[in-house]
Amino acid sequence: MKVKEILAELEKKHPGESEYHQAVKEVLESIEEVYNENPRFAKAGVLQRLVEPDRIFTFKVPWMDDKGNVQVNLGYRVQFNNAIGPYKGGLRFHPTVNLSILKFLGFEQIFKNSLTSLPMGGGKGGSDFDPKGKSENEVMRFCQAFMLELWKHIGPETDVPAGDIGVGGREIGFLYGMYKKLAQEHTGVLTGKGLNWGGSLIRPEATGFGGIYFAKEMLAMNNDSFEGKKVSVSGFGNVAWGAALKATQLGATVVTISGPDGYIYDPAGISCEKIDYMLDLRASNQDVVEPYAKKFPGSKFVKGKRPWEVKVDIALPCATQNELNGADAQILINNKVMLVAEVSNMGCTPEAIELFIKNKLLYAPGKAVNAGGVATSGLEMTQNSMKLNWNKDEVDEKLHSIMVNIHAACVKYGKRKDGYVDYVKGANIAGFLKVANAMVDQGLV
Ligand code: 2IT
Repeated sequence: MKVKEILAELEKKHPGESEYHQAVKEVLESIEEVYNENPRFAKAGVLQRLVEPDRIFTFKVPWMDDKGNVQVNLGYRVQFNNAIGPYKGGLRFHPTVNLSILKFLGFEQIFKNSLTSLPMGGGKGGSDFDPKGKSENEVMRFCQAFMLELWKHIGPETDVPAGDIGVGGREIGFLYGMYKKLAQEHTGVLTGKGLNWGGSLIRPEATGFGGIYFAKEMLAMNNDSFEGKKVSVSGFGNVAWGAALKATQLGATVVTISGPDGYIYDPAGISCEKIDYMLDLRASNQDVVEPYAKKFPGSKFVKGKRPWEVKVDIALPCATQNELNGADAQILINNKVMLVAEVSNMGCTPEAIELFIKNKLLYAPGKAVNAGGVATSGLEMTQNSMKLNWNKDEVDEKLHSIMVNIHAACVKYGKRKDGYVDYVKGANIAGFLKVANAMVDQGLV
């Protein structure tokens, strides 16, 4: 079957799942040439099999709020592909969660995990539960009710969930506690665990740190660095926090963060205690950044806008999918941005990506840039299996070398004759080849 036919069939079979179609289209268009050059992939039906998840679990999550009212949410786990290792990927708790979002995330995860070079397949899960405004007891009761269903389908060699938007260390604790009680074993079944019970050092920082290590390689190839650069970051969660911390350490000035309410512009730079304050904002469970402007004079809050209108050298989307569109991309280009690295998953729309590549900007997609998060989850799994803990430098060094290798793989498959690197193509081909070859080797399963 041809790539075009596979895409058309997918849209017919799953109408309205726009994020899922967007993610699949991007990958299939990138790998079309490689796929056509290797008839063994078509013979084994690799693409038709790859675009459908192995299975999806959907379940009801009933729980009781603090007022004694019954609440009902939907829970999901998408086990997408386990050709190269157990299903692996985060859980997202956010009111926008639906099957299209989780299938796009699960699909992206296959290639991202393959890029890390660690043995991890692709999966994703979550719920439409909204953590905003919930008390800690409500979050705990919800996590316990969620795990009461999920635990049957996961295991340290089967499927290893982790965090994503709305699921951080606290939630992983509540989820793990219930898993442990039900499964009657203490295993490495979730990653992002607390340090005292199997977690890895650097895991909280890993997505942001890895993203900056990757962008550093992009800059180095152009004889440049973060030193003295002005950087805009979106979001204010775990990913934005890690990225701001590392970019600042490397001599850049981070001038924005953002939330659903608007963005903060801080020309003096978001550093030191201002970076710590991001954690307080997140812990408040209010999902707003406005209080930052009251706390730190000299900064301002811009209501209802995204940070891409600020003139910067480097833009780092760190919030959610499709958070930077064609119009935003054009503003960044007019403002002479030199590098855009997606630290969020599928942060840029196809129109934005097309503009970046047409203008030969340094641009790299989430599945390569943010792979440090799941890579460090993989390192957590290794430590759990060995029943020992590496120190901070050991984990950071491994994370750094994984990001350098992912960058090299993108260059290997994405470098054009004129020297421009198409990181989208490079990441997709490098991630795909390993999985596709594994699927062919393992027969029709
Ligand atoms: O999008 C991602 O890669 C994650 N949310 C992390 C997944 C993981 O298993 O650590």
